[in-house]
Amino acid sequence: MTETTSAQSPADLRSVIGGVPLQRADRPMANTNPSLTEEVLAHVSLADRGDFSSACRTAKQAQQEWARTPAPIRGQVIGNIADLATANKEALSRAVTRDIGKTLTEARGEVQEVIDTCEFFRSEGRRLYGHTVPSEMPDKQLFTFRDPLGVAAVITAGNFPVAVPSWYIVPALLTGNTVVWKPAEYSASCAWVLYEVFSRAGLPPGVLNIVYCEGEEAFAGLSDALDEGLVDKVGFTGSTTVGSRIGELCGRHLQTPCLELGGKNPMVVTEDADVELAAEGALFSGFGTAGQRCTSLGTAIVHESVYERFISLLTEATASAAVGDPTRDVLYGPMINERFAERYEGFLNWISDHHRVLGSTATGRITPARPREGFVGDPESGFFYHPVILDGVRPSDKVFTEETFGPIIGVTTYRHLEEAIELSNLPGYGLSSAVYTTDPRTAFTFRSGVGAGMVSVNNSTSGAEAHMPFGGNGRSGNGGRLSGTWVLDQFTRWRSMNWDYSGKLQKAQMDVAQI
Ligand code: UN1
Repeated sequence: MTETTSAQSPADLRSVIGGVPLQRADRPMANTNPSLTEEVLAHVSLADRGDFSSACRTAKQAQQEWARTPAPIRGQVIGNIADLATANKEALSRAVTRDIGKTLTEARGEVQEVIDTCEFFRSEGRRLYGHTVPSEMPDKQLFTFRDPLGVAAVITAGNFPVAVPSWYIVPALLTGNTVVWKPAEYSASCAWVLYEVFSRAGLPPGVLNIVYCEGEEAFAGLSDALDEGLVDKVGFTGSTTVGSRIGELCGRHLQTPCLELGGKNPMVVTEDADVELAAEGALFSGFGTAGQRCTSLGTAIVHESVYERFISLLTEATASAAVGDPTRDVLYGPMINERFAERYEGFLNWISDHHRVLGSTATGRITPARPREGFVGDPESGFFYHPVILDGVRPSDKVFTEETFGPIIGVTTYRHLEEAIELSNLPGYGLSSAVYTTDPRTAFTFRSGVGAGMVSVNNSTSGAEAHMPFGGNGRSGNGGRLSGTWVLDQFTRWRSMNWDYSGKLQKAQMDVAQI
């Protein structure tokens, strides 16, 4: 297993199509560590649009044979992946931390999600049930079967560089599809470690292909591949802007992609809430992963009667939260890379005079000139940012409606539950949400009123379990759900069959006996 540690010289990473590494190396890109920005983890040879579509062609050629492999045997391969991921959990976790700066604790949790996903699907090959259905005619039997779609193009983001890809790749393979995976190029190193786990599990060549390329090249290659009928399903996790472009492209080919996009996830703290628990939940949901989860907390919508207490608890907890070197015991590490840092800085410009910044001395990057007490490590070695609690956000503020992907929590107040639900839905995203309450009626009223695909009661907006349906509505996605058995509908289509053994032509709707 490749280990891209600072002790080794940087790896040379290439796309692998049909089991063969792409030899051309004309577009090198350095893959660096965001908490030790001088450290080059790998040199990545970027592929182009032609490579992407050629990977789709290879995957197409391998698909029928893979689909003919009995599903329980495909499940065994998934089981091998589970075992290999378990055996290499620490190496994978460290690769994630080095590559994107996620804390080691969170990285281990993320790798556990890969393992959990494989564990769930290892036996699912024995349960890819169809139905036997009664016919309206005698001596005739109806059946349904789940069939694979063909080739799945999976394009994933770098904030969950191993768990989210596994949510697509594992069920796609299990159900008899072949895969072209384009990981985010900036998380190339840990993507490689995951790819190695997959490739050692017994997948035939061409069944899983990895293509390192930039987004626009992948988009162009995908478009070509769709034109040529080489892709049957697109799975995409990333921004709402790119997601809608992919949606348009797939729509032109009468395909429905599985889109997991951004979020502006609300947390409602009611008058009967355990406010201490809510403040703890807000700290983790808002600042965990430096706010770079699609399920990160956006705005805390707090009942006016508990507002002061919530603010003071959250401010206190934030002030004492450790930030810094992600290999140490900290709440969060750096931004994923310079691009994420710059984009986040742009969002900070939205903070206006009517906002009160709480719990922090500064809002931008942590530097010796703008220090943070208790910072762990060397602030100048990475893209570290102050946690920000922004009081008094209003629905008309951009920071209320737009995803920031940084360590920032907006806070606002409400009086009536209907108002809290309305504020929760206002940004038009609909991924995750949380309500803190001790009243079951409030919990269920919130559940039915909120537009999010996922609702937590007295828990974080982030941290979905690996076997529950994951996905959003509105600006967060097109309603597709990953994980658990729900994802099977993303990678299979139903085929119906009828078998008439009456020996005569029985005409449906015409020959049915009237009682
Ligand atoms: C994402 O940020 O793209 O719920 C996915 C969570 C994770 C998944 C987040 N298990 O926080």
